[in-house]
Amino acid sequence: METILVNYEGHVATITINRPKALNALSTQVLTELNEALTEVENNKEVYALIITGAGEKSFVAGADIAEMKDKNVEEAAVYGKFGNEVFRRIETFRCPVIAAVNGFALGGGCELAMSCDIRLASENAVFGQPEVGLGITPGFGGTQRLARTVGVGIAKEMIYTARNIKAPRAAEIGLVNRVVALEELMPTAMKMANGIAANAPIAVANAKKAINNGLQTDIESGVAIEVEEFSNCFATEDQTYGMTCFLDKVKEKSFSNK
Ligand code: DAK
Repeated sequence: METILVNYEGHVATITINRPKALNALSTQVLTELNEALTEVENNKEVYALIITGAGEKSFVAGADIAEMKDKNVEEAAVYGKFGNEVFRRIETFRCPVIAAVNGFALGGGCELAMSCDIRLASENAVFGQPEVGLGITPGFGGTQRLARTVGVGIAKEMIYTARNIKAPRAAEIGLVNRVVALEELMPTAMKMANGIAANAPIAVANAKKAINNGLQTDIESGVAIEVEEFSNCFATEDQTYGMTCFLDKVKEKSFSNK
């Protein structure tokens, strides 16, 4: 892969969008290779948490590739939008938690990529925005859907209609990011959080992710029914017996088997 790097450290994988000359803009090649990288990581059963970040110190992802998009017709735009949405939905439903380590510009498709992740951490220089209407288009990789679900309808509409960018502190204030740290602290913070997640029972974490994500798309009655199902499924795992036995035996150092 030319535009994506994949790295493994313990139970944590890191995918880096590596096209710094174009501020990591999402060309078809980047999206295709990101999709391949997701398949690789998904098939590695030792991975319990995934971090997605951008190469360099300036940009996470500066959006969809404007040069590539400019001359698309309606049908081609639909194919491009559908593929990007499929890749981002894969991230949203990925079998383990995904942390976006946002190390600079997260504009348009970059903001949308970050929003498809479970958790967003940002460096102090991060900038978020949905500038699409200033380019004559709408957000096309889930921005009209996930931004409102993440920060509420009013703020999402303000950001999308005005096309104005916001800086990291404001992103934290509106709940778009969990935490803002110095740039040099971004990857260590993301790794620490990923390792903290990976230390817990992976199937329980995955079931919790499914319950939260699926429950958010439904009414409370259906949501709690989803929760009951994911909760009870945990009792078919070795890790449930092990985790509870460790508690009762006062064992502090646990090592879950992912079974
Ligand atoms: N696409 C292509 N190239 C980009 C790019 C992008 N989004 N962003 C930056 N670049 C390139 C620049 O063209 C420049 O290339 P060279 O001129 O050096 O060859 C290089 O990266 C460095 O950029 P700048 O020289 O502009 O760097 P500055 O520090 O001056 O400015 C910036 C940084 C991030 C403020 C600026 O580059 C910028 O405003 N970039 C564009 C940000 C943007 O508007 N992003 C949103 C893109 S629209 C859909 C599917 C998807 C989407 C919509 C619909 N469907 C099919 C329905 C998604 C749309 C978007 O994401």
